[in-house]
Amino acid sequence: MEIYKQIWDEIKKADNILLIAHINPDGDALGSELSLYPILKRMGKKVTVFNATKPLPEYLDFLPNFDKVTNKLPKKTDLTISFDCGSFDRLGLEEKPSFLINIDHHISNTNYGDINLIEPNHASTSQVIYDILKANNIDIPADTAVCIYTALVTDTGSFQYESVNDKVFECAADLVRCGVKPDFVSKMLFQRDRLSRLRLLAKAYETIEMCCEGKVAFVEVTKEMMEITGAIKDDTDTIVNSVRALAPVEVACMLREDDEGIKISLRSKNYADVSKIAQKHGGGGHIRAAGATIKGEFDFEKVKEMLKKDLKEIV
Ligand SMILES: [Mn+2]
Repeated sequence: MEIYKQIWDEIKKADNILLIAHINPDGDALGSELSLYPILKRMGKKVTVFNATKPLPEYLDFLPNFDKVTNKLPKKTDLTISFDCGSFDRLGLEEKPSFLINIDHHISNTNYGDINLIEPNHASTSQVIYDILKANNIDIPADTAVCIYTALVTDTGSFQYESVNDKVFECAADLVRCGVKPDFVSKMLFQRDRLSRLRLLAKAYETIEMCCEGKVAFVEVTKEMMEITGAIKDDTDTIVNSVRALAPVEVACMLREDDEGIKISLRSKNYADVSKIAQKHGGGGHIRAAGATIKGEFDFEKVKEMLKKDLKEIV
């Protein structure tokens, strides 16, 4: 496709390249922004991998060149490429870059770049990068392959989501040929759990409340639970997913108390569009995964009652 070639032409022209992704990066954001680093270095470019968030999530520290990610912007940039970021404000940049390529797979992307490559049917932004490399006959070194593969694993819930199709597996298979060891990535992602996280899960699971004939489940995380267990914010990431895994549940909702108010994370299984509910409360996301913050509200029961009314409509 023309745009895949056009993007590579811009990369070839530029000397100083800035790779960025959204704040509070997940596996796809960080994997994507790190994936081009070895290739661009090999081409002789000056490359900065930027993320506004510090510290970065520890569970991704095995990604090649993780230690190259900086929260300081370089003096000179000819080309900025953003990854996995639906809107400009989530990049954590103060000024618009001189030339920006926006590569993403969120259908809600606001096309804030000078070139925008948005592929909503791709399972991860890293899969879009893979296609760009293939379209331009670029060899994929192992360091790049690990980043693309990790992003694919994390954004598909280990190849479980509706976004997973033949192309995803073909991409994964090719990345293994390029040097990825799937068991290494799995061990790094899923076999380095923290005791504080398990202790937090135990406390949070005590609060599970089912309603709407079991189709909706709520789970709560209070500041007190975090303090007692020594858990960090990253430790709360997957709680809502495991609550969704309950047999009758269509929508799982986690309520987490923080300084601003109550953060809600919504996950659905088969049919409910939770992005609508998140949007109603000033947040956003995908159909199956979305979130919002109810600012200035610290009453769990009140928020639950409000959400129950919304959720009744969609389950
Ligand atoms: Mn993504």
